[in-house]
Amino acid sequence: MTTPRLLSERGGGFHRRQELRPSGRRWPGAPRPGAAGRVLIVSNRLPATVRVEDGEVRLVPSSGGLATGLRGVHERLPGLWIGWSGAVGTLPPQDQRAVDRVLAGTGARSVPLEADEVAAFYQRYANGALWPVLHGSAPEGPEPADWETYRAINERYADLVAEEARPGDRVWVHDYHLMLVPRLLRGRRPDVRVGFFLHTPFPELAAWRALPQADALLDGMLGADALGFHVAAYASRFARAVEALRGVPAPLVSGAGVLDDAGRPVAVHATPMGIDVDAFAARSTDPQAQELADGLRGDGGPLFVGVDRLDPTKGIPERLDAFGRLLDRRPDLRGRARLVQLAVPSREDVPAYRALKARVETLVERINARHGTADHQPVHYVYGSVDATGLAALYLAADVMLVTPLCDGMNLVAKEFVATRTDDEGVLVLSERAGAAAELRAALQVDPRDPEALTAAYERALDLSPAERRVRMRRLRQRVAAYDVRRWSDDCLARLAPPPAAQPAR
Ligand code: ADQ
Repeated sequence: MTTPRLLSERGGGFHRRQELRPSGRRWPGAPRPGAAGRVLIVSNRLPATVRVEDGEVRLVPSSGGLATGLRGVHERLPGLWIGWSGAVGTLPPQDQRAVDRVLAGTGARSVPLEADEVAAFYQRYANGALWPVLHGSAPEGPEPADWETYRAINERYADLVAEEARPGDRVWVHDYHLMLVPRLLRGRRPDVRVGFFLHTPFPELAAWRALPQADALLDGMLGADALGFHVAAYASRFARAVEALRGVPAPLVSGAGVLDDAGRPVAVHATPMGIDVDAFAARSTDPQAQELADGLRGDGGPLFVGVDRLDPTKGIPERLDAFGRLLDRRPDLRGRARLVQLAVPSREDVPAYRALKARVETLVERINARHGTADHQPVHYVYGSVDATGLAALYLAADVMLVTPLCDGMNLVAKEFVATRTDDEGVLVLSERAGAAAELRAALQVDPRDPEALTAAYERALDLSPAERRVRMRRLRQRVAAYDVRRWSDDCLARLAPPPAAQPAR
């Protein structure tokens, strides 16, 4: 077995937007190009994590789709990014001043969080309770005290944004950690436009309403002027939840948006997040990435690749299990086929994530014990992350890329893989339960909850003719290139252009 060098090196078109059809009412969030003013991005985490060592402030770039995607917007447009820096607790005053100075230099302002607040707001409520519900699971807990902390931290974010915002600014709030911020901000600063984008799915009504605070969260989101989702299904489920909350008849929510309890229209749009297509395409010709990819490919047996945060929604055990069954079924692949699974450590303080880690490790050991030999290990599992070059190498080396989440808002890994394959090679096996499936129709789509179907999809990926492989990959690349992260952010922000009557004086 070739040991992939990069893996031990560091630790560390949708062509047009889908939307609910306009019904004649003028919805304030309808796109109007040319809006000026600043953009305030608000997210749980800042794009960089702060470390203070011996009085020196270091900024480490945050990974993940949200941070990477929004970084470009932040660099391009005047404004500010407000979020948590990752530093816990109170720093000595001189360190705090140094941190604030460094952050201000990057156009960022941090929201302070204490360790017990991180545990209650981030770990227990947002990730322990809300995240599973948004992905269709029953809520675990949550404790009333954790909800109170969630609410208090949302107030803190809203206070800080209200302090920073200038009349006419556009405020763009992100994700499930901050669902109450739009309403809280509207109360404090009715003179700014507020957008909210949910990066997760929005679940079916029954799953949503099982969360004790469902109505309060919905009301929080409805404080926005425009609410964005990745795909139309999430937007319509959201509209149905509003309908159930308000008890209003369907026609009220079947237009381009919904009404808040004061009858104020809130635009609801489905705008699928894209990636920086040019950056991924450029890396495909990077000699260092190509050399690393050659090393990964090894002796020529088929290489399967998975790249995910280690999260219960990503379907990693199911993916491994199907790979084990493929080897059971196909003796010709034994000693040849390999799966490299890269799992980024994630939410290690949440019990479900620790349990998942143990389960994945056991499965890997079992498959390797059953099918491994002295010189061939079928599964190479890496718990860590790689840099951009290492990621490109993995995408370039993959004969079959496995993106098989059980439920996923979008999934940018699928798009990154496609954008990197400028050679038109490689096959994408994609879960039909990822938001990306709405766009990436030319992938081999599968329901990852069906073990038999998953194994069959792996076999089919190996059996595709070279001509079909190329046609599929070319179509996928065209699709991903047609709607990149820049168009996504432009479209979302255009919905926050001030209505003509309320143009701010400059
Ligand atoms: P995530 O659940 O974090 O995002 P995803 O969209 O796949 O999922 O983005 C993950 C990002 O992390 C990708 O940019 C990927 O390259 C990177 N990454 C993953 N594993 C890595 C590794 N081992 N080393 C280095 N980098 C790695 C949430 C939602 C998604 C939605 C995004 C954006 O859950 O559904 O697509 O937000 O809206």
